[in-house]
Amino acid sequence: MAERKILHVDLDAFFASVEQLDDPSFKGKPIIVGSSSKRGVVATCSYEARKYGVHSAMSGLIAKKLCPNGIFVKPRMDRYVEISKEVFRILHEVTEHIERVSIDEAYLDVTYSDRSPCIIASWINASVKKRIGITISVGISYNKFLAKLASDWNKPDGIFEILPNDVPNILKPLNITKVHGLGKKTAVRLNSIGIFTISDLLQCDRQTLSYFLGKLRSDEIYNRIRGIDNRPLNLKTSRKSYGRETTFEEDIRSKPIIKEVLLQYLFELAFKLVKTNKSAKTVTIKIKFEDFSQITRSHSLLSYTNNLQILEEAMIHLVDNLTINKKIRLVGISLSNIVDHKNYQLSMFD
Ligand code: TTP
Ligand code: MG
Repeated sequence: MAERKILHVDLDAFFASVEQLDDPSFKGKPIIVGSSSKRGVVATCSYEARKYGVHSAMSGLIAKKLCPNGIFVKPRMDRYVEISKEVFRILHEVTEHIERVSIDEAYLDVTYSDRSPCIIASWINASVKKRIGITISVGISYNKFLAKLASDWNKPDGIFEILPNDVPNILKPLNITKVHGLGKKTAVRLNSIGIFTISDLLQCDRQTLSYFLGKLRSDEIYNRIRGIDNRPLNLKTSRKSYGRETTFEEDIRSKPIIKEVLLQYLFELAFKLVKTNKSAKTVTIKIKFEDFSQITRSHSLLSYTNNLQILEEAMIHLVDNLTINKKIRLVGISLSNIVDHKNYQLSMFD
């Protein structure tokens, strides 16, 4: 099997960065998202506030003491979700092999891309900056553990690659709390027997590790600190839609031609649904005109399906309702609202 090429992306000071984006007077200032009240908690803060020792999950009161000039802002979850979606849209332009970890964090498998992982990382970083206006850090390596470590290396706005030969030197001096999967309590127990760094942990035999971590976890950690992590990407939660699109060279305005192209794509997408044992409920078509204006039209079916004929009827209905008076540059179609076919059948019988 070819060595994998995994990227880990994580937005910088995410909620605080969005606040600085929406209110330019916040730029360069210590922004603390959360409340400074007695029971308030810090969700996150800008890097300007981190210099004072403020961090996520800290009491707002303490944050206020550490950073008296800090500007406290209430979280606006809807807005963060909106920006997160825009970021994931950019990521989906790179690959469909995405594991969404959280609102601001994801793994991408770019093993089979024709661009190098470094080029892709730079492209993601630049695109998020240019199209959205916030910064994202990207880590590159050959497994999830190392890619995540790498994205944290040059934060904020950093790109870092961990190559196989660098692994021992990079890992050894690190604090054991950096080992993904090794909890805080376990770290304290290991500290009590003099284990602080990964270098210390590398001296432990499997039996000792098993005593502290349990059999299952200890095998995983034993490998991880040696740079081995075969965990696959968990694609389930991220596969929100299946889509295809194409750009035209010549002037296309004819609805029959659009239908023909989209039907071809729909055929592929329906096949993909069947192959992955899934069903979809929403059909969306996208049209981009020569002046780069864009429209999308969606139709939600009454129930989930992977039946080509039903999906085709929805697509035809959408195309028939379009008004086309400009040259078309691009047409696309996607299926969303995707569920496991099996689960759906079960719920039907329920
Ligand atoms: P993180 O990625 O952990 O933090 P961050 O993006 O603010 O900072 P950075 O990645 O540059 O270190 O979390 C993403 C968002 O999730 C964060 O902006 C706010 C929210 N969050 C909380 O609400 N509470 C928490 O305890 C943490 C850790 C994050
Ligand atoms: Mg982040």
